[in-house]
Amino acid sequence: MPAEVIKVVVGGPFGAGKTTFVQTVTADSVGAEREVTDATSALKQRTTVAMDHGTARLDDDTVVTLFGTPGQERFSFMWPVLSTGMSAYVLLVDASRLQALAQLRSIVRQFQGFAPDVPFVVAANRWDQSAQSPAEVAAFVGIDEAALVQCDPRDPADCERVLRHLLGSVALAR
Ligand SMILES: Nc1nc2c(ncn2[C@@H]2O[C@H](COP(=O)(O)OP(=O)(O)OP(=O)(O)O)[C@@H](O)[C@H]2O)c(=O)[nH]1
Ligand SMILES: [Mg+2]
Repeated sequence: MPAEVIKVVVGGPFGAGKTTFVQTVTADSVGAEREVTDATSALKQRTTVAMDHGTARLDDDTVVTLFGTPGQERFSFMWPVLSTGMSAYVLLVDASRLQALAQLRSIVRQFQGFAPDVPFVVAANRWDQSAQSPAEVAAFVGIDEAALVQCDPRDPADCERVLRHLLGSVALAR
């Protein structure tokens, strides 16, 4: 039997680690990054302008096809485009930056608007540097605390754990 292909979108604010996540968890990633031209270049020099893409084989039966979104708000028109037909999504956030958490709150609402009832997790990067507890972050962002997981997008085990968590939610939603 051919493996089941599950589409997962990786969203979240600018600089959350979305491209890093897709690169870490897939062996064949491609992306589309360009130089940052506004004041946010103080945070990092390159940003995704279209999408990241790659596939991850989790086991013999399951292949995850990943689509990473651009983080800048001016490219937000790409979020529903990339989300068409997805089974689940992960929203990454740099939990140490309050501004990023405020942006995430808005992004959660937008995803719930165009993708109601699609399972998701919020994966918190730089968790150890956050001033808030998980319960405080969840309340601030407006999500259930159970939907919040820790993830260093540079760590393959962390990324895989996030994907398996999502696949569990996809199975439950069926
Ligand atoms: N120190 C540290 N650096 C990280 C971590 N995660 C990602 N990075 C680095 O932070 C930078 C930003 O990561 P990206 O993966 O480009 O972020 P992105 O969410 O794709 O950003 P946009 O496409 O611009 O929205 C990269 O240089 C990563 O190597 C982390 O947990 N700790
Ligand atoms: Mg990116």
